[in-house]
Amino acid sequence: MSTTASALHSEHEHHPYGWRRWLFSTNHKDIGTLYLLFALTMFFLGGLSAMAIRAELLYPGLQMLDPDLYNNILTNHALIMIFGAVMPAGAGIANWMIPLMIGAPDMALPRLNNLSFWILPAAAMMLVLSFIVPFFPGGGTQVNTGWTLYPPLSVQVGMSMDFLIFAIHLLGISSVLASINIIVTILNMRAPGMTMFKMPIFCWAWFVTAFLLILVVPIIAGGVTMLLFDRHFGTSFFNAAGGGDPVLFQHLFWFFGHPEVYILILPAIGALAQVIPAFSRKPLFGYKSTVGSMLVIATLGMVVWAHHQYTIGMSLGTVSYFMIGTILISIPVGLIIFNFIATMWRGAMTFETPMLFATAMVLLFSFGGLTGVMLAVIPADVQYHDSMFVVAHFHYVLIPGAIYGLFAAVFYWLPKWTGHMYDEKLAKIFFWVNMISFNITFFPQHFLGLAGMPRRIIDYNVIFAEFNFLSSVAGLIYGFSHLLFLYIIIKAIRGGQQAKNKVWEGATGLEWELPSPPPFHSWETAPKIK
Ligand code: CU1
Repeated sequence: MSTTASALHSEHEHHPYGWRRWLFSTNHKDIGTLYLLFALTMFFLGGLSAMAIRAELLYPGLQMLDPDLYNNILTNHALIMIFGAVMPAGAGIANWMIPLMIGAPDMALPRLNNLSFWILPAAAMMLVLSFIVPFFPGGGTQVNTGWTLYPPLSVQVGMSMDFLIFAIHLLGISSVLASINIIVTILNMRAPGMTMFKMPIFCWAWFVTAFLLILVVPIIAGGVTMLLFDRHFGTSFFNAAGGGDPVLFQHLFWFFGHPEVYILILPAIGALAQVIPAFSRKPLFGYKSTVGSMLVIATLGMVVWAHHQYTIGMSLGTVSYFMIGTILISIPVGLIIFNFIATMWRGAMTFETPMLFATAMVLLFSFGGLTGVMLAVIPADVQYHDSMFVVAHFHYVLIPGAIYGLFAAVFYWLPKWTGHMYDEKLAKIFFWVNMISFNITFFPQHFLGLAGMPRRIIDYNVIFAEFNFLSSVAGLIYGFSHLLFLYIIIKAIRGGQQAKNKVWEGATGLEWELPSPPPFHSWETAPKIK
């Protein structure tokens, strides 16, 4: 090969353009963007399924769906939102920000980074296949189990369950690879002088999250593999007739499922630990206690899984242990909330959109935490179990706790990512419409649950009609409000006022967390890394 040809070759290898730039990307910013765009797409898919659910529940009786399709949509709503929207969005922000925050040129394992992203579209295709396969001749029954996939029902479901199991395997591989990358990057790629306890909290949050993922993803992978074996290879792990026990699956599932909640929330808490100080013009109150609390949350979170299974008939001693462990978690969570409020205390606060979402997260996530303590109490939970109260609780935890944190992060860093300011006025309108309609959607569901309305059922007694109508109307407004979010994002990508190096006026902002010079705001002006 001539020198010119080899120079050209290496030039193409390092700076692929067009679609190759994205497919072959090893650049943390490009891969971060891919993650974020993927998450946005899945967020709308998951949102569409949520709106189908609320539209069906607008009135008692059956409107447009049949029970199996309703439960299929419900299952996919959960899986798409958890694995397709929230986790990849967090990973996208991690990819963009962690190298910048610790002063690294890129992630430690850039090619692995490429692989962990590109597994996701394949997994998403598997999920979509599992949804549509039953509608073809010979496609079998629909996945009507809910995201928990409990046997024996999940053993009886048709081949769409197999697609789902493989989707979970792929999603798990992607998560573990991304986690390895994050841990290695943080441990090995910090700039000189950037000690672990000088890192921005966002990096700590992802460091803890990555360990959680590596610890729990193999458990769910093992669980669904055993399910696959029960389905096709004659084993009886979960079949009582063959000497197995369906409750074993519940343990395997929730050993993953409970820490998963923290996997969704910790990155959002990390983002808040950047946003709140910036808009309070004060350093974070209690850096070390915030880091310590995250470690305690992760550790305790690993050992309280059976609070989802109070009704399976455990001994009083066992359920008491799980109850006390669960309630103990409210201490480190409360400490983090305290630190956030103490950061705001006597700060020169302003309320741009990121801060609005951050404040809403502090308030509403705390409320979701309170109903969590209610649910942790054994005699109470036996009453609320599988009711709409649980649905209300975890939507208060996950929408403010995860998605509002992500919104705060997106609006905070959008000027850096796109090089343009977003439309602040529209963003504030988006916040208020979104936040108010969210509350009207989910607050009445507490009352529905306390009055005895079960979850995961297409029809309901007419006595629940008013609150369901209210919840559905607000839910549809809530769903549609995200079109405004999409518009704001597209508008910021396409143009608008140039972002300054110091984006947030008077805020310590991005520079104070960056040991390296401020990053360049657009690809055109960025120096090419050789
Ligand atoms: Cu849990």
